[in-house]
Amino acid sequence: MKKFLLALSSLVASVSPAIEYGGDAPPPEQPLSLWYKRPAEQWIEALPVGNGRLGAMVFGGVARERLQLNEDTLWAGGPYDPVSPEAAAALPDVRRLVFEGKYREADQLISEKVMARPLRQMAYQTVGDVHLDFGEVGAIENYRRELDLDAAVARVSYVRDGVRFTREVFSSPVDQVIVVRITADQPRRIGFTATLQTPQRASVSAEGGDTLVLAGVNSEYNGVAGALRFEARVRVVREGGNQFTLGSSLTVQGADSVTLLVSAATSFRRFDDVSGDPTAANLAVLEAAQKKDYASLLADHTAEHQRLFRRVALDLGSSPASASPTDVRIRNFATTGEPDPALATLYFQYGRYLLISSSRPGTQPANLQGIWNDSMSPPWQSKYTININTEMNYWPAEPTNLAECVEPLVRMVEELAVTGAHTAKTMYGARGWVVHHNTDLWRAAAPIDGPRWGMWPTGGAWLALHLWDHYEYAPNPEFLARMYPVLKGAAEFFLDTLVEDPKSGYLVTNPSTSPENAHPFGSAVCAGPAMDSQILRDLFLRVEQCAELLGVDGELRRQVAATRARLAPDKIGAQGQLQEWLEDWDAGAPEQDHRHVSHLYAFFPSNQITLRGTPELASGVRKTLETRGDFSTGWAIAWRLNLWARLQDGERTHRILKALLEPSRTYPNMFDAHPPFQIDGNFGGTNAIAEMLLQTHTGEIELLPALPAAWPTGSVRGLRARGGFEVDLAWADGKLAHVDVRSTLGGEALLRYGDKTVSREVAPGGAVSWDGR
Ligand code: FUC
Repeated sequence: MKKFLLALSSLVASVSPAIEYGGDAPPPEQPLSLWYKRPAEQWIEALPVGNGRLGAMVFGGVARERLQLNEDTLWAGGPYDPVSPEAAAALPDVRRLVFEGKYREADQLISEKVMARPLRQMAYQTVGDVHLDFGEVGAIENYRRELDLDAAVARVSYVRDGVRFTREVFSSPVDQVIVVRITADQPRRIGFTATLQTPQRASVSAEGGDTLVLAGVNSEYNGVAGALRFEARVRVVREGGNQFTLGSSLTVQGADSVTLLVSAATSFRRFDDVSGDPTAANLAVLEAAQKKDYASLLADHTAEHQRLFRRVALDLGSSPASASPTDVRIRNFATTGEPDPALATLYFQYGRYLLISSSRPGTQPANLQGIWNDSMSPPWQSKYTININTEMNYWPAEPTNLAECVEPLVRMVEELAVTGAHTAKTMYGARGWVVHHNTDLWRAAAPIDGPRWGMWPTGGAWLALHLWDHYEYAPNPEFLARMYPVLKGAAEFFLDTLVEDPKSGYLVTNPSTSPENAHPFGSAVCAGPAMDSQILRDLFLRVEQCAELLGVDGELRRQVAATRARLAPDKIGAQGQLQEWLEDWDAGAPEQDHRHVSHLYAFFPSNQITLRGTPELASGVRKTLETRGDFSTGWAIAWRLNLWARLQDGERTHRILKALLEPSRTYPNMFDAHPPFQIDGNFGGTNAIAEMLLQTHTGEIELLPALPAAWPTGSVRGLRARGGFEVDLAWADGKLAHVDVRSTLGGEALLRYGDKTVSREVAPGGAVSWDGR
């Protein structure tokens, strides 16, 4: 009998039965939901859940549910040292060639001697899939699939033969398991067969009658052997009916309801320690989770999610278009002319949801795909590209009130200060630490991919500045003391390696690149690109400020100040543009519409160039943006959005936002399309929406600086401003109606609305209000 049923269910699954859908389901009650009338067929339609570490993509199939699983430490390879032993000896020649203008030769020499070995870093990879075969066929009514952003739960529901079936899936940060709850509104109606599949080197077995186990070893990559053991477990907890295992499958029959607990772990402990015990970790979390009933698993999960998620409420207005399924809204947003301001609200809150779900204290930072990746060889290995992408991931964290989510980034920077110190010493003979344009789980820091991409020494410095941002939003002495050695080490590397440009006398990086953009002389390799001087101006300033606040390192303070004064200043070139390189090469660069806008770093995210402070340089930024064009790939559009928001052009910004939300850049599940999926565009877009409503980079709290006509009336609660403030805003007919500013530390709040400014003293823990008049 058992065998027969099993054979039947797999037969049913393999012929993928025709399912007819009827009777439209209404939109979900929770307006902050993504929802659809059909199951996902492709991965970019499936819905992501995550607790920062454990992720799943939920497909919501009727005959067969697929949960594609990730664990954020399952990467290829193991601890490795990629520094080329020939790099240090070659670098003096490279520098000389660059200063002689022999860029192609320099490029060639870097390729041969300086690049990392192996040339590429390790890949982030999938754990595999849980499949649940329900054997459903025939007519299905009222199908709906949704992702409730407020509860952080994915739901599937449908009616068959008068029975309503419901599935709920979430990844709990409290209990460290993915929970799948399957219910029906009539008893004894639930039956399915669960299996596990993986492209990894692993085997699947059944254990103890209620558990499936997937156990394996991670893969070798580019000559670096796999050093991790990993394991995933699916445990079935059932009310009513019965269950049995057969081979490596587990079948449930005639149950009233079922809870599946899914856990996964690897032996990763740190970038240099792989001695963990994934089996012990899984058994411990499963045992603890099994002691709780479903209601308390759900309640604890939701409470922890909402603690972060509910800090910000946004209302940009609504319209009839908001009632359509999410994929339909995305198709219509840019094309039909029908207003749907609530789609921007959903995109904003989805960005916050994705950050909460992919980066929590104790987890790995969000990588190029957050934590969601179904492949063994994902694009750019789904790692950490730090010449824009990882930084962009964290742009919304502070302003949209998710400061806790930055903890994994802080820890990664501290770890890079360790591996990057080895790179600094062995490649450059320098103190401090350096990371080039990428890193991975193993915190590799050497230049990779090729000179055009990898030969850029300023990635670690940019990342380290996020520690200062974290401090600036919530100044506190403990964090100041914690970040100082990291920032100091980043600066020391450049004190040791900056060289004098023979023509101009400025201190410059050499070799370097203006990330990924080729100049007119057959390479991207150069000395002193504008972005490097800009990042180093910020870095040296922050080191000086930290040391001063801490009352330490007087000599170093003087040294960084003196070095800072010798960096090349930003310049306006012949076209009126902000110059990308030391010399005015911009007009001759082969890709005039290149996606990177690295030299605009000074305007966003930095504040070295501002509209009122340095208007000439700001007009150079505008000119560069006009030349580069508004339309590019996902993250590149998101950067342009933030820059146009800082230029305080609400209409232009909104036009570019529409382009970001087009189906070519936003998939049906609202993942950003690079293409394929890359999460940075989601995060950059989220931050741009915040920048349209509030800017705090000049020392003022500027209200509604780039409000478009498409959002005439609305409100936002809980955005953060630098200096320890929180801001609630309301506007009507395109004008500020009311603002409340709260302060944790107390202090002076300088408020600006258009040309009007006021200064208000706020008591610690107190608040002030203004109506903009
Ligand atoms: C940078 C970009 C690419 C891509 C990659 C992950 O190299 O230039 O567009 O986003 O990172």
